[in-house]
Amino acid sequence: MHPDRPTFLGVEACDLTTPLPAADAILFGASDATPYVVGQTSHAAKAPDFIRRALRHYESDLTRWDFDQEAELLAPKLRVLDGGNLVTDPTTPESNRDVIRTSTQAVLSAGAVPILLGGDDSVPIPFFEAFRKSKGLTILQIDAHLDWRDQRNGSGHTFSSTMRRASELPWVRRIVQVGLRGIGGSGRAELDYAKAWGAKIVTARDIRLHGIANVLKEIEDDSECLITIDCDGLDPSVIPGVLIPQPGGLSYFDVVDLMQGVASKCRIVGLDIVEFVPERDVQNLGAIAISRIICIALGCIRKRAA
Ligand SMILES: [Mn+2]
Repeated sequence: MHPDRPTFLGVEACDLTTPLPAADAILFGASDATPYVVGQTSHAAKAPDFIRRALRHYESDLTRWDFDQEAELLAPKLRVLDGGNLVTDPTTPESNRDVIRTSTQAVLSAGAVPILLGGDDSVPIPFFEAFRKSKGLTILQIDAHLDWRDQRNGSGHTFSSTMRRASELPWVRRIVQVGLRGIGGSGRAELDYAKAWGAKIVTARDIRLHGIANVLKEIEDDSECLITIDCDGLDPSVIPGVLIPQPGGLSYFDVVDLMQGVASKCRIVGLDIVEFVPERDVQNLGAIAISRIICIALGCIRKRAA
């Protein structure tokens, strides 16, 4: 770990391989987990560092007023640390999953909320696995796609199988998927399977017609909620840098309202943001939007901790 490496909003750096100090939230990155083709680095590998640096101009004063939080940009008493990027390698998917799982567990053991920056949508699979001590996890996913394929290219751990693997974890009690639209990556069989499991599917059109309140009623009061965001769930005008842009996605304020609504009724216990492709971003728009969503999440964590 380099002592002078950039951190999110310039917060204190920490080393995830050593005992962790007390913190409210710890952010870290993982460029690769399980690639479609072993050895091929992820299209989203560079995302963590771009996201980290997007708000660097505000680092000098974290008490600036944030109108979206109706509070300071970063609450003075909130302890946020940045653990840097995990050492991952596209040729070793199993050890990538291992380091993501154990690092997340280390953050949880320190009593902090883990905020994980991918990488592609295979990164959340070991992230979900780390929550085995949860008394019953609700996973709220924002994504254009269903991600319920059992296998793809001979692996069950790629970005096509994220929610399928989540559904198999005994501690995952509820799955709410938001923002689905356009041409899916799977067929009717996967959709029927997800619905039969009990996953609540809220399409992007449902949001447009019935608003965010309709999603919030699917989240149980006082539950533990993990939010997993695939950047293609948002509209490409908000985050242009994704692999396959599809029109009609969630707005920035849809996500803000969703997150703040969730935080008002239950506890956000984890957040991951994946599938950002910085090479395809436009004027840093996507990196800034993602960073702002992380700020909103930190504000929600603060309110719950207070
Ligand atoms: Mn996805």
